[in-house]
Amino acid sequence: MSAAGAGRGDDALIVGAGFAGLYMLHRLRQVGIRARVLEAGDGIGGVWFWNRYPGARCDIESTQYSYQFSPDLEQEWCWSERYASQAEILSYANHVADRFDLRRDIVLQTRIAQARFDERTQTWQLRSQDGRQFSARFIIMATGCLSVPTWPEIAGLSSFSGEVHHTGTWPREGVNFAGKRVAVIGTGSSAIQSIPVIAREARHLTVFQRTPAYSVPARNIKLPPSVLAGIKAIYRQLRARAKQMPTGVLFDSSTAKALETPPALREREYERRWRRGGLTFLSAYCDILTDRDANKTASDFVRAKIRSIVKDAAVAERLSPKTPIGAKRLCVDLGYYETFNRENVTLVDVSSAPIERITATGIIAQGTLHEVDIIVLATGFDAMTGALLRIDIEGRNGVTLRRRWHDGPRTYLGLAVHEFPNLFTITGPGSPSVLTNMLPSIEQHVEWIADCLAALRDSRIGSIEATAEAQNAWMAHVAEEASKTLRASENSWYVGANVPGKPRIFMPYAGGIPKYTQTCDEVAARGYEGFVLEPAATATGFLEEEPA
Ligand code: N01
Repeated sequence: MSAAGAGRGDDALIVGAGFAGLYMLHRLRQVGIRARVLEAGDGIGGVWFWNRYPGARCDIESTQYSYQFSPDLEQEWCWSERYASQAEILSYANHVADRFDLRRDIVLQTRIAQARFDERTQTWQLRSQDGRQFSARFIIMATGCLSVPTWPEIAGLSSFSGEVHHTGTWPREGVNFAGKRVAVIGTGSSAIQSIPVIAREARHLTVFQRTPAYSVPARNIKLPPSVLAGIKAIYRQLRARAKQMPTGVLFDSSTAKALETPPALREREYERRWRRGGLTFLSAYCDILTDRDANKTASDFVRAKIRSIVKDAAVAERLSPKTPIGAKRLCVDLGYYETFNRENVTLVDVSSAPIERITATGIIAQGTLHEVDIIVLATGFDAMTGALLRIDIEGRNGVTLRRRWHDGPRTYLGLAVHEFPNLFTITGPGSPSVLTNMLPSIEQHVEWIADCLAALRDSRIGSIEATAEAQNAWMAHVAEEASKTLRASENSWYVGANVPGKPRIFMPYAGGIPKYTQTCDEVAARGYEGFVLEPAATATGFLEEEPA
């Protein structure tokens, strides 16, 4: 057995070294629980390690998309732009790993393939793809919500003789587009960020669009030192206020209703937000995501913007979404619509007839062969459940997670699963996660889990398992909250519509961070209500014995 495998006693194993796994390790150390992180990649950073495509950056402002657990870290780190690039976020993750001395407990190049709960020892037994074994009483899945790329099922893809790259697994050395004919398949966030950059480098870019997406300008800027200093001076207050927002982002959120606002005033407000840039556009009115007529006022505004930017009226029409704005994740761009005014960019609409096939030299759509040298798949992810289900997870009595989630994910609080004791998910399905700023959502989960494990240790509890009743009640509540938002009725990765055969269920919790956090805190305060706790069988109770 390799030195990186068994051979030390871990109380907990954390799968994934993205922002969730890094902070989980730090927090467990703080409460005196021995843990290690097992990471598939040869570096840390999770999605920010893998998504190196041109133009990749966060669409939440850098000063908000960052850890808040350490006021010192918050003061030391200087974000250079309003929206941080992938490279800057990755260097921040690496800085955090060094600053908190995390690397000595991170095992890289370790893709976990199997996790099995051993009833006899009440431990989880993990096996990596290359056969190494790990064992601990608890496992914490920090595997990410958007970390399993989906490759489209297009005939002939493997016969293409040029380069094919997925935005979610971009080569570390980059891709040289100079002088090349490039195809981008997909028009979601990843495509919308990469298309303007690729278009500037490539000889020709052909974009294959199945469904147009709404995008608002980012208005990214270099952060002036005075602005950053102003934020840092009141960082704690800003963070506290952000936690009161359903999304965990300190947006300029209005409580006014779009339909109760005079049209001229409403247009001015949309224009103000369009000029300001960013996702705050959707916070102009409180009914945009719940009322179709209200939503139409916002989507009409953006469609008019598209018509005003894109010079070719037919192209503008093809780029204009017909669905409610925000039902799919709103995109934020740096010159996306403007890119279609370039001579070297072609938009191919594959909404009525899918791409027919890919040949050695290009892509056939509507009977026309588009010859290209490089294909970029910006085709998205098997969201929320993909990373958990690709591991063969077996709980009590040989029950597998794949079997239990055959009709869609079922969790208690998005944190735990009935029949899978001592397993926790960070930002799992049924938690606010992807509808929010991921960083504060991750921190809330990590802190809850660490407090829970410390409490179990202190009271010599060996196992914790969500009850079926608590899980059923939580899933009913998740569905009830989902029914209030337009997001649940449209096709998107939120409901699994982008993966053929995936059961349709609105996976995240739409009730917002404050309500969710309060529920989690109450569950803990009531002695982990909705969980069954069982005393530890061994004398030491919680900690694994060091192997002889
Ligand atoms: O993926 P997507 P993404 N033929 O699923 C199309 C986060 N993110 O990687 O809509 C043709 O949104 C598909 O078409 P359709 C963010 O949360 C964040 O862009 O299914 N087209 C769609 O246009 C985001 O929402 C940042 O009809 C095909 C596209 O591919 C999430 O990640 C940056 C096809 C996939 O869009 C996912 O974004 C980037 C086919 N066979 C991403 N198959 C930040 O800024 C699929 N498509 C933080």
